[in-house]
Amino acid sequence: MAGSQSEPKQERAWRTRAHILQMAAELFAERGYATVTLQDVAERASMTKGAVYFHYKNKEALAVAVVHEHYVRWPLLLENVAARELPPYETLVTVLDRVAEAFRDDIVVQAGARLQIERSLIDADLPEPYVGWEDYLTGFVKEIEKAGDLRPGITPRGAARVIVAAFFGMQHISDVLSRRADLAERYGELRDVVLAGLRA
Ligand code: LUB
Repeated sequence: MAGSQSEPKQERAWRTRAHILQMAAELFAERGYATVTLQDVAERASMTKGAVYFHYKNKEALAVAVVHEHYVRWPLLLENVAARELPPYETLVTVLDRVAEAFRDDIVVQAGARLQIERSLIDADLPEPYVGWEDYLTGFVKEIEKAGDLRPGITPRGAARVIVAAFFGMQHISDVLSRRADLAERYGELRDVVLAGLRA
């Protein structure tokens, strides 16, 4: 990773750190946590192992960084959708459309999701998974309820837990069976059954 000599030192360090993280995310998403070594990351990043160690002291630190980087995506995604000021149900569907795209296209999201599934193998403190999304989606379903558009007998929290479970399970099955080639099709089925099923 040659940086231009004029680039401030800390910017070059930041760019190198981001490059290592992206290469590690590719490897974690492809092979899982256990088999990836820092040597693998160094080779994928076209760097020496020492250069990787300078930024990440061990594999656990790299995994923690990838998981945290993937969680950073969500508030940005939610802000972008909220700015469109859509009706409540359309907001929920649009958020999940964007999440499905992220799972299809964003290797850091794919790696973060896989590392959280394999969290018991990682000797480090990782955020509790899924609960953040249950809270996000509960808020959106409460807005649907306020608009009188939620099917009677469904609670916002219950709906949010079902959506997160269905979505996360769906993306995992798509990954295992087709490397997410059928993710768009499977997400369409989730929209038609689970999301449409919420409406009064
Ligand atoms: C979200 C991941 C990947 C769930 O909430 C979480 O923990 C998440 C990793 O655990 O995406 C998105 C429904």
